[in-house]
Amino acid sequence: MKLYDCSMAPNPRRARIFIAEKGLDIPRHEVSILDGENLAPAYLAINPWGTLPALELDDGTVITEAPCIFRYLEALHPEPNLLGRDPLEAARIEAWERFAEMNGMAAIGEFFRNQTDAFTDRALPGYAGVKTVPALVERGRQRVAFFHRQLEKRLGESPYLGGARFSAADITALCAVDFGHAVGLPIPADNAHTLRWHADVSARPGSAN
Ligand SMILES: N[C@@H](CCC(=O)N[C@@H](CS)C(=O)NCC(=O)O)C(=O)O
Repeated sequence: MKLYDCSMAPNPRRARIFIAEKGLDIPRHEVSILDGENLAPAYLAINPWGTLPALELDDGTVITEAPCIFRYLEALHPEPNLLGRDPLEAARIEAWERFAEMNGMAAIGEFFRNQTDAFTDRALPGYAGVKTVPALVERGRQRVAFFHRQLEKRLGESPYLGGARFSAADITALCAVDFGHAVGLPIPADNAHTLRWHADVSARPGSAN
């Protein structure tokens, strides 16, 4: 197996943390998004969607999308369980994982990409030719505020996003929150529950990835 990775990007980090939490050692191949290596023919032959992460199996099959990589690895290595032990827990974890991706990761991406010169012609991940829209910077900021409000509410009722224990939902939310911090949208200072959760999940060895 091989993980196509980009060390500065938040979605590949989801896969790296998941792999570390499982105790797996999967070789990585670095692909530079900033240099546009993910849009060049060599990488598009591996993942035509041009995104990272991607997991290549030994027979050449490629799995794209972080949650699908999670699902595949969890089926091969059920412990420690990160995707839920019963139908209700699995549904809760997936709901928060999807929420963190769509309303966290994508919203922060909207805020960041639409104001960043390097992405003028690359407003969306995986392909070129789409122009940035400056008005989306403010919309992204509002979406991220909504994301932080929802995290704070949930983490006031539950130690982790999926429930009583750490899961894939926390991995995706951590990667989104840290991405937000890096681009100027940190956890609001009053969000005590989120700050408590962030310190907890950041201290896990896998989160150093
Ligand atoms: N939904 C995808 C998102 C992948 C994604 O957007 N990755 C970004 C890096 S964080 C990317 O590949 N960007 C390529 C680009 O900006 O051209 C997943 O779950 O893996």
